[in-house]
Amino acid sequence: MRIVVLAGGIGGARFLRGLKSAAPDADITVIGNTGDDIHLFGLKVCPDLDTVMYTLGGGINEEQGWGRADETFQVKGELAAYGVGPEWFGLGDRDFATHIVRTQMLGAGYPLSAVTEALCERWQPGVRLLPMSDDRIETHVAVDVDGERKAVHFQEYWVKMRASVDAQAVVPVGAEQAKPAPGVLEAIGSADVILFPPSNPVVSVGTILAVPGIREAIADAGVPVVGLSPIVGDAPVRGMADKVLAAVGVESTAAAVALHYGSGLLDGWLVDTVDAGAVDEVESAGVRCRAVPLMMTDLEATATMAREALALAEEVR
Ligand code: GDP
Ligand code: FO1
Ligand code: CA
Repeated sequence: MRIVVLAGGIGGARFLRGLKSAAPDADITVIGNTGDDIHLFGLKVCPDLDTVMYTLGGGINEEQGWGRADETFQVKGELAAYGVGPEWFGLGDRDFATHIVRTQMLGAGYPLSAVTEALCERWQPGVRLLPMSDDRIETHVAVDVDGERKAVHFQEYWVKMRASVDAQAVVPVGAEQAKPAPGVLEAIGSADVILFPPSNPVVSVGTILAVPGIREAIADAGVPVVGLSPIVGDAPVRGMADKVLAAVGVESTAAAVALHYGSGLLDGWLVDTVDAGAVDEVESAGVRCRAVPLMMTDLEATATMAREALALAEEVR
């Protein structure tokens, strides 16, 4: 079975671990979000691609959900000693090696998709990890600070500001001029099922869908598209997805996210049992909906979620 998954970082990566366990013989292609990418200290950092690669490759800092396990911060400290910022983005020594290799390969002319494939040679994530595009796309967030509107890089909004102010707009800068990376449209076109994991609907899945051609390819794929709600009990399970959902006028409910994706994209939607009241609303929008436990508390719970998603896909096929 060929499965295509649109993934952001922490939520998507953890779901993928369960999916691999639930469908060990499946051929899984991950279309990864690159809108979070940031250039720091002359290096290109790809947080969501790295979180998927490290999580599935066994190198992730588990409680953080990003960065490497057993990390040290000598280089970070030396940079600070030189007064070279920013200090608010915690790059560890082991993580720096990934960004150095990536930047070196990009500098030699390799596209991001080839670089990602090379990095995965080491990590063996057990999935094909494709960036959504080889072209530069960076999510920026419009905020009002001291009475003036300004755009900040997503990471500055998310990490430095902790999303403490309202997002007035979320813009994937460069998306209009971008193309899907090699293999992305082919993977979608030959998929047996397409999954939207419990990733951030705006700055993860939404950013991937903003790459011209990807949304259309999924809508026209003619195979089941099933999503799992990242919103449980009217709130994100972790992080500040509610802030960016508000920016695009979507309330933080499991039903609202399903309707945001729409029946043009989604065939099925899983909500948590606490949101069973949302099932009718989602079904009336033309999306088959089922309430099942959606907390990724451990591998088995996540694998069960993945099995439920695959079962719903067969139900709507
Ligand atoms: P990020 O790029 O690191 O923010 O990761 P993603 O975009 O892939 O996923 C973030 C989303 O995962 C957040 O909006 C969370 O609500 C969601 N999430 C995290 N843990 C869980 C969980 O156990 N269950 C569900 N349903 N969603 C989760
Ligand atoms: N998230 C933080 O909240 N604080 C950090 O200092 C931080 C550093 C960091 C370094 C490398 C990397 O790949 C990810 C990192 N993240 C950090 C997570 C990053 O902001 C993710 O993009 C968000 O979790 C949303 O996807
Ligand atoms: Ca992300």
